[in-house]
Amino acid sequence: MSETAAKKVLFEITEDLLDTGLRGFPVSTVYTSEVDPGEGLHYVGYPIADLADLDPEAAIFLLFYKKLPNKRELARFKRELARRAKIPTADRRQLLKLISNLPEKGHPMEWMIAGLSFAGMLTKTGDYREDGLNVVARMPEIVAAIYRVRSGWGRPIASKPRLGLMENFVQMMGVPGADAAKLTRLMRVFYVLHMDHGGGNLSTFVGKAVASGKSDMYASLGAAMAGLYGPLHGRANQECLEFLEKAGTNDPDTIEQFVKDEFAAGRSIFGFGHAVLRAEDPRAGIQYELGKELCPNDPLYQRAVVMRERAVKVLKANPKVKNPYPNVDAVSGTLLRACGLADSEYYTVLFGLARCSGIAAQIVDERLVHRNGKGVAIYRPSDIPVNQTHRRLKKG
Ligand code: AMX
Repeated sequence: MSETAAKKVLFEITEDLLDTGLRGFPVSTVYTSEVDPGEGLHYVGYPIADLADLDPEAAIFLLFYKKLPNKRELARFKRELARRAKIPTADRRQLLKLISNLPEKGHPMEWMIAGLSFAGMLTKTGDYREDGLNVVARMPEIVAAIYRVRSGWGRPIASKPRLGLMENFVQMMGVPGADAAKLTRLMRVFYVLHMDHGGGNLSTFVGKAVASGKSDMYASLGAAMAGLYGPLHGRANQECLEFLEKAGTNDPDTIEQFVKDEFAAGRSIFGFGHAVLRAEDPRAGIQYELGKELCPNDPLYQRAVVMRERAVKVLKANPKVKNPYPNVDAVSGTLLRACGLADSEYYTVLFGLARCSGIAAQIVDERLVHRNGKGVAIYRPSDIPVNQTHRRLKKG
């Protein structure tokens, strides 16, 4: 970069931007994805609607290598992920034992953070790319084990990675009473939709910040998942389903009144609004459509459809809300429940399972690609001291 280009002013910070959670501050460059305020999410330039039905492995390839794989590359990459999914036997045994001993009252996300930490202690190589791809390949087994053990469904089921990432995940979950074909269809789309969302969202930002101090991939992803755990971020999909249940009816006018009352009471209208988007999230639209295919008669899905119309109406009437439209979480929980995953406490773990791949790809870029391979420097934004006039302790 020329010296003139390096000194080009990119943006201005005004006082009113302080303490707004870094909104509008471009903190990094990113190669994997973009959130366009009007058009929504793109992965490496492709709109998410074009990618929703791809093999999840193809989307992972895209985020890691910045191009869609051809048939041969995809087949080779699937074989590579299947090979990476195999955790060495002794480590696997110990990992599952550790997971089996976690406290039942811990949230599934707390289990996931612990699972990542255990997996790191047992299997990390210290190479960001190796560890990143290994985590992507192994997370389905870790998450399936968390689900089975914590839900009391029985012992973890052996992994068959050659089935494919989400096919194997559904097989390892062994969800009692679920239609495996429907759940697989849903999980394949759910995974692709949730993989990445630009570089500035809380969990991704945190993961990359931690990695910038040269913490390893597993620790960085663990920190990222702690960010995702928050109810305003990843846990919104759990809260959203509970919010729909709380509405208690499918009658449009009663739902509208319910939303008005919740908003007036200062509570969140879950599944609506966004920090960057200024239109309906295309990922919401894709899932409303998928619901028509998978569970059109499910009463909770139908309630989510009514909410789509009435919550927007109520939020639009409140000018402080910058985006009154559905976000990715508005309907995802109803689809998961209709396909057999009834317990909303686990939904953020499913989000995290997918999001680890995007964050891992971004960490690989920041550590190994940016600044001609030197990597992004350790994160150190500045701050402005307030009410801290310099003074001294009086002696004597
Ligand atoms: N319900 C209630 N209040 C809302 C709201 C909503 N859905 N969306 C925005 N607001 C409020 C904000 O709290 C803020 O109020 P304040 O000025 O009194 O603090 C005001 O409207 C302006 O907010 P904004 O600039 O439009 O949004 P934001 O960037 O501050 O917040 C978000 C974005 C997502 C946290 C917010 O829309 C929200 O709380 N939505 C409900 C929770 C949710 O669905 N989260 C999922 C987001 C997607 C994800 O990360 N998984």
